[in-house]
Amino acid sequence: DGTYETLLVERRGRVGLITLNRPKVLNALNAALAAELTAVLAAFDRDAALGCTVITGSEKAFAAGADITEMAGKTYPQARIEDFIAVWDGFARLRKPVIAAVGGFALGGGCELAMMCDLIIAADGARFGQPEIRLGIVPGIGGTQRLVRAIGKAKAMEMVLTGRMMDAAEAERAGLVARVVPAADLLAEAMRTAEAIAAMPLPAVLAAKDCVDRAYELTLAEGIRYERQAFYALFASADQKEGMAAFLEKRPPAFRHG
Ligand code: CO8
Repeated sequence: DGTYETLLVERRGRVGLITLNRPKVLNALNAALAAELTAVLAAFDRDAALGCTVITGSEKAFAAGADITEMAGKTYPQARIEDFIAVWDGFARLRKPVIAAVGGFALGGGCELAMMCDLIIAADGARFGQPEIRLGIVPGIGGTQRLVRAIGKAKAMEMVLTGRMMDAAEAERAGLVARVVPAADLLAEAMRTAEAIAAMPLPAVLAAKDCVDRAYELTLAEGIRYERQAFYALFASADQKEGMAAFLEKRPPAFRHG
């Protein structure tokens, strides 16, 4: 998959694995990392051989936020004209699931990156926070919106106003993360989950992610209507025929991901 300045990228079976790799700055998200990460994710999304992606960092840091060195000198007109956050918009167009395997710090843009993923698996040493307020800014890649939806207004408001970090146990109680695992098992557990998803029939996986995401955008009645169309549409997939035939014939299914 080529070499990257800020990432390690590999494929393990049907799972794409992206490791953020700026260890000296705790994987701070600079422009190069944003460009490489969003490009690899988009390529994986279009790749028929892959069904799921895992993004991880190091044991010390998933990502300690936007690169403050790169941002510090920006003026308002520069920020506005460059629109340096727009590079992240491609995330919303990904159709295949992305898992964040978070060890250590997920702060600022790092917490927001984890929340842009479809689910978060955290190591017991993970810490989540939105410390932007201490720098005189606010979260900028969706943190104020996604944190409220993930953990509710009370905790989100406290975190965004004070910059307080949450540990992994609190993050799990609050509903921010799907599961907490021992740090030594983080990547193996995330890969196991990703492999399980990637083994599922791809048309149903795409529809499932799409429908769940709609719950954030639509009214209940519209969301249910959306889900029903997606449900009926899956009867046009070979994998629906295979999945149901295999069940009735009491054998394992052989999905074609189509
Ligand atoms: N940007 C640049 N460099 C960083 C960052 C960062 N976000 N975080 C850490 N580093 C660097 C440190 O400067 C240090 O460099 P050096 O070795 O040259 O001194 C190195 O990484 C190691 O860090 P520390 O020595 O500070 O390590 P500690 O273990 O003492 O502390 C912390 C770890 C608590 C994580 C600490 O590094 C810290 O507070 N980091 C900053 C966290 C932060 O404020 N993040 C929010 C940034 S703003 C943001 O994310 C806005 C998002 C919206 C825009 C999105 C565009 C991508």
